[in-house]
Amino acid sequence: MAELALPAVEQVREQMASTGFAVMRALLHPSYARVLQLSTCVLPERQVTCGIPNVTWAEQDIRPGHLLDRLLTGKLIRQFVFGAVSQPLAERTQCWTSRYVASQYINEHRDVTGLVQLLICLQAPGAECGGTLRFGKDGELGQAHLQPGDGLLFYAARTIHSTSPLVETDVCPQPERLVAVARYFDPM
Ligand SMILES: O=C(O)CCC(=O)C(=O)O
Ligand SMILES: [Fe+2]
Repeated sequence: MAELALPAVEQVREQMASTGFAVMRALLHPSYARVLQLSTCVLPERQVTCGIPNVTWAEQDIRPGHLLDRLLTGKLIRQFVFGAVSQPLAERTQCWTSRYVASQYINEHRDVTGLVQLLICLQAPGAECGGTLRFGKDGELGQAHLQPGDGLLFYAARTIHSTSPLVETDVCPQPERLVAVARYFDPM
């Protein structure tokens, strides 16, 4: 897919082996991230939580055939993920989006299933508005502020992760953050 600028797989493999996550800047051109963001506008949303009742945000399922599904389950990305984790992947893939608005975030957690996840940022305010990913408890393993088009490969079921709350600023009174996530499984 011409829109994808995948980094050298060896670098990502090394990162995955050492820290369990790898940030891939400008995986997509920001203008294509915007196209993908717009393609999610029609998808139904539901409010979700991750163990803390009043910490909520919105999720959308990405169904087979959707532009994002074709990207995230396409051969190019699957081969890349396979190369980066040095493990075969099942055919089955689960894709969704997460959307956060002012004051929303995801609390510290490990995902309950899946081998590895690829997250692509489709919309995000500047770092001063929050929405920064944190790895480990209190971010002790590292942090990453993703901008539209940036990608992240990570072992979401192994590594504790969270995001910082989105905050309103004068420049950005209505911060919004949207990420698309693909969860790849072991072929068991
Ligand atoms: O919104 C985020 O960046 C975190 C999403 C997440 O926890 C996940 O993909 O497992
Ligand atoms: Fe997660």
